[in-house]
Amino acid sequence: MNWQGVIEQYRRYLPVNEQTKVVTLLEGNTPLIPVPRFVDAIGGRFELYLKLEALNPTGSFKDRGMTLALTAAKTRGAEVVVCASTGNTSASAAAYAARAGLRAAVVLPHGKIALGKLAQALIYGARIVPIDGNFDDALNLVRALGDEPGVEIVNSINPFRIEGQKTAAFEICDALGRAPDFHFIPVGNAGNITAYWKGYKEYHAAGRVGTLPRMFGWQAAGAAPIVENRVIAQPETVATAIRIGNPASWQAAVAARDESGGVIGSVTDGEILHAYQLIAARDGIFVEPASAASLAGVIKAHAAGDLPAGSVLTATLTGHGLKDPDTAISVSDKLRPPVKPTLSAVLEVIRG
Ligand code: AN7
Repeated sequence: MNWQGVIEQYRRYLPVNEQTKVVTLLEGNTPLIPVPRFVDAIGGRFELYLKLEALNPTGSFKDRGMTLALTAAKTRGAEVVVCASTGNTSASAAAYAARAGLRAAVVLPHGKIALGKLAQALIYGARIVPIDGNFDDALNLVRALGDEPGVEIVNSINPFRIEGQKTAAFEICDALGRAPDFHFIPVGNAGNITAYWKGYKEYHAAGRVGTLPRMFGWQAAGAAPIVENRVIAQPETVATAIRIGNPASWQAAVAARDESGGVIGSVTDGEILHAYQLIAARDGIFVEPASAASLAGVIKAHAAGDLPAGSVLTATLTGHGLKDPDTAISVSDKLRPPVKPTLSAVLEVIRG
């Protein structure tokens, strides 16, 4: 049967019933792609598979949770959904609200949203509220908005979001026929690492896989509250998606780390941008900087000798590179000035 979205595919593991009218854009079913050239480039002797969440309908993993969150909001008779966002949540909420026939309002840190994400929220018709503050300030405001009548919060403090996002772990196990030994994932507000760990545990409990992965989460060094075990008042990183100083799912992420025998570490902006360019150049995969934190983490864990030969690794690539064209252009060689439209002039540039 054709793919019908994550709710239909994993209905028995999700909080829905026969009467539920599902709001979906047919999210999920994303590729799990091996990247041997990347592994060779870093001298690894493990298998690495990347979960390409960029190939969801709005270009990020957020759609998995948003199908559940908007389905629930619609069922409850909400009129408007609200979220704080570093960009992807707002894009996804706006799209799924449109699909549900509800209004969306998104509270965003002014000047810190990648261009493509802003374009998405606008075109899907969300009411955009830029604030002179960061994501953490925005989330505090949204928490207060949740008390207003007819308003539903669709940040990952909404448990339906986590329920939907756990389906990515199911898909990985289904594709591999087993659980990975290690799962690498970026950590911002810490909802996704929480969701994956829940998904892996539920599949294990259901007898679908015999083992559990060690969860290896990665924060940006300038926005690493869990690593430093303190709230970061002014988080800064090129990976604007994970520019978060006080994650909502902090304790659940720590539990995922500790229960799985894993790690939550940090990677510098330089390490993130190196991995960002390497995965594009070696394997033809364009992700946004926050997603490259997963891969920077693979490089770092490998350098530390933490990844035994023959291990099976998965890493979540959370969002599409096209969302942030400014960063791609700024890290690349400068565009050349135009040349005369002659064969010799063109050949000179190609060979030069
Ligand atoms: C590409 O959109 O928080 O640890 O408001 O967009 O579950 O927060 C985005 C987060 C990783 C971190 N990669 O996931 C938002 C937002 C990308 C992201 C994360 C985000 P969480």
